Amino acid sequence: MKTILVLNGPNLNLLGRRQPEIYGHETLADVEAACRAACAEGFDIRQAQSNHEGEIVELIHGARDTACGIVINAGAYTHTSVAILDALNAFDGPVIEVHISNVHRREGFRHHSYISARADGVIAGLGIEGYAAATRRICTLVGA
Ligand code: DHK
Repeated sequence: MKTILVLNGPNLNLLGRRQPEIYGHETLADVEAACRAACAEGFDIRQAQSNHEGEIVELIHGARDTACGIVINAGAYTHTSVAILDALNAFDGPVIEVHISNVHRREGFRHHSYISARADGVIAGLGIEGYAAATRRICTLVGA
């Protein structure tokens, strides 16, 4: 069984309760279920969430030996974290960057992403469906 790491950053533990007009009413449990349903045969997901930059770096390091790909929504660290970019650069498999909201329709500081320099694909504005699409794409890229 190949494992895809679905990694969520700060404040996403509040998904479903935090600014639902922007992020929707679904929760991280719904994200996990959607990603699991999107997996091709032979793949499974492991979901993780942290509000701490260093812990996200450690989770990516751990994925080097345990995951075939990473779906990442780094939350606000998307726009600030060279450390997370460097950690992703040390990961060999495909990386898909997800944003629930359309960050390009929001404040200017959300328009730049450090992670996009590493990501094999970027999804924004599809709500939690973006995570499922990202999971499917990783299954395609990794193959049987
Ligand atoms: C989530 C966040 O927490 C924000 O900091 C990003 C992203 C956008 C999202 O759309 O999923 O700017």
